[in-house]
Amino acid sequence: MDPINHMVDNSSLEYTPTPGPLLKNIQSPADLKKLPKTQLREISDELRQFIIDTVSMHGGHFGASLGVVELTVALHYVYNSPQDSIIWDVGHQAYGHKILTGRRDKFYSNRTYKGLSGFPKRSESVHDAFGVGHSSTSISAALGMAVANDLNGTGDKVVAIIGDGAMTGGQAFEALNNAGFMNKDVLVILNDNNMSIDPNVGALNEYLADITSSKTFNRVRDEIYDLLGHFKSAGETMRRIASKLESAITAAVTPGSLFRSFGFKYYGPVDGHDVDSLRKTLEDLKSIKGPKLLHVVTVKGKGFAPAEREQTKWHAQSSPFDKITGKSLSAPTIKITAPKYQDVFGEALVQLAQKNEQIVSMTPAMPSGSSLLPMMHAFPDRAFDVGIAEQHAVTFAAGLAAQGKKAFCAIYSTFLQRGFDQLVHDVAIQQLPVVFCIDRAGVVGADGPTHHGAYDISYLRAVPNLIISSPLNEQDLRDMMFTASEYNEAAWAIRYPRGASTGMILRDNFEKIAIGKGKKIRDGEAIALATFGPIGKYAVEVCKAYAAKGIQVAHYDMRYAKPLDTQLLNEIALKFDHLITLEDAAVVGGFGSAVAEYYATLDMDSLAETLSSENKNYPPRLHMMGLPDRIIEHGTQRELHDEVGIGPDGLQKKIASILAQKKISEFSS
Ligand SMILES: Cc1ncc(C[n+]2csc(CCOP(=O)(O)OP(=O)(O)O)c2C)c(N)n1
Repeated sequence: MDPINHMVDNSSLEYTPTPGPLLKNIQSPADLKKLPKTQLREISDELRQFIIDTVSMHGGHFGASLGVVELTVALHYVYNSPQDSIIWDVGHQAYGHKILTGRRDKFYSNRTYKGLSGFPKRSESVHDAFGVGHSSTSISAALGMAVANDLNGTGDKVVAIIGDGAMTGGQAFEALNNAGFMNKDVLVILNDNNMSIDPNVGALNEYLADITSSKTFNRVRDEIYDLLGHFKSAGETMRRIASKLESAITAAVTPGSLFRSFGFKYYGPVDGHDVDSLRKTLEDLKSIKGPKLLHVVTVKGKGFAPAEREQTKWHAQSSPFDKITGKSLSAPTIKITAPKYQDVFGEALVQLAQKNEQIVSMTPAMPSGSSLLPMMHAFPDRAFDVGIAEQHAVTFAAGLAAQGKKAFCAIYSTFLQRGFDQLVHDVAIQQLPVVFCIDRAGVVGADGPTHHGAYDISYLRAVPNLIISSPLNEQDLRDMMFTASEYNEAAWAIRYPRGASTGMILRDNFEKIAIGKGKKIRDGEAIALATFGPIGKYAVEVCKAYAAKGIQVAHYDMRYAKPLDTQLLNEIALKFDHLITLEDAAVVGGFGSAVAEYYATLDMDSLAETLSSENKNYPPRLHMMGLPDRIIEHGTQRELHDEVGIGPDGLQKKIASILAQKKISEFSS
């Protein structure tokens, strides 16, 4: 059976590296199981090479998948996917799993438009037991499946593989707490590589490091086990005492006492690169009932020296590289590239923090991704990586704000979804002036649906005591951050996308941007465009092209989704029959919706009277352009904008169709 339900045409394999002699015969876990145990090392090596070969040509997540090659092979050798459910937390480490479960020949298309997803995805394969992308969900999902299997009486097994980074997420602990108590048959494999994307942080990380590195600890543990072994050889009473003593001592001094206290049997730490011993351990664990945690120690980037050396850099690669040296193979560019919005944010924050000593900042585990590192280096006691803990990050910011600090919470749009209650309950209701710098707003590209920042405007717009703004360009981003840094009446969300800004020349100083005020970019007669955020660049481009043809399309950069610039909207209402709103966000509840809500209640007659206009009875016909009400898959940002019709072509077509409509109605009237 081909487990792939949809996907790209597989006819062109020219970009597919040649699999090794064993891997070439593996199209499913059943094929893997045909290998003798003695060949598991060889197949692991081939799998690792295949990942290196493919990612070196096409880019993608890298270090995490290399680190779990042996674990992947052992899991598929011992368990029976898809009857048994293998759930990868986050899922960026599941490349080996994809390759062993029928997707080897399509793996070249990983993360490309209409190609394989970079994460496990239920619609892609029956072997992808649970869709992932955000972290710390695997134990909850595994417990749900284990309970269902129990109710259905199937006896199928459930395994969750979770990294030490993902384990810092609160949901993982909620699930451990529940699973240990419910006493269900779940195996949690803690893949401990001491890394998140950046170095893992926090007390749990220290705890795990103690377990895996303390020689004294391990020696004492071995001595205690020896001692208990003697006790066990004695009679029944002695055995009971020994067992009690064992629990007491192990809880106090042996590794895993934390997990034991949650009701899990703890095993480990074991070497995650010894495939034979992993296989044996998993076979043993398969017959042990109840909640179990196997602590596996791995090296992120294992088997590729540059990735082992620089683990953060090699978490993911966006372009081809030499598969021996790791050197980038992208053509050297002489073009001066525009800075990323992230970097503009990072630099502006340091400058603002230099002037305003109340400024503090935090990121939930994305110091590199969000470009918070400059602030963390410049002001180590005022900038914090709080781990994968979005809810905590938001309330932590609220706590700082409650004590008069100006907290800049750098957070991806998609991950702020996790902190929504905290934003309402801890920030907005208490009117605390936290600034949310919402990164990766809009479609993000190759990471796809789990990562698109599609919904933030919709879920934020309903929240009182919150300003929502988005800059047209990097200069405005800096100025919005400055304006927000001096505003203490309410919270403020500034959304900006992943990737390059416009490349404009920036002023050194900061200037305030009037709150709730948009800006006319270009005058026009025929049609008006009201854009929100950097996607307005497409409007700039299209309006220019129309102007060259003698058609003047007006363009307003609205800057604020909340409060709306109603004065500007009134002006637009009196002047134009058609208004197109454009945003890189879900159209349901988004910026365009805000405009629609405003126009729906606008009394045009009295507006015309007030402004002594002889204009009309109706607000303009609204054309809302944004992300449609469906899941948007992965591809480049531009491919996705074009697919949903909000790229320059889509915008141009929309304008053309309105102009054609206008001509017909003018002609017939
Ligand atoms: C809720 C959430 N926050 C942040 C991220 C971004 N992210 C992706 S992978 C990762 C690190 C995960 O570390 P770990 O679980 O230890 O896996 P490793 O990459 O080390 O194998 C982070 C922070 C995410 N996917 N989900």
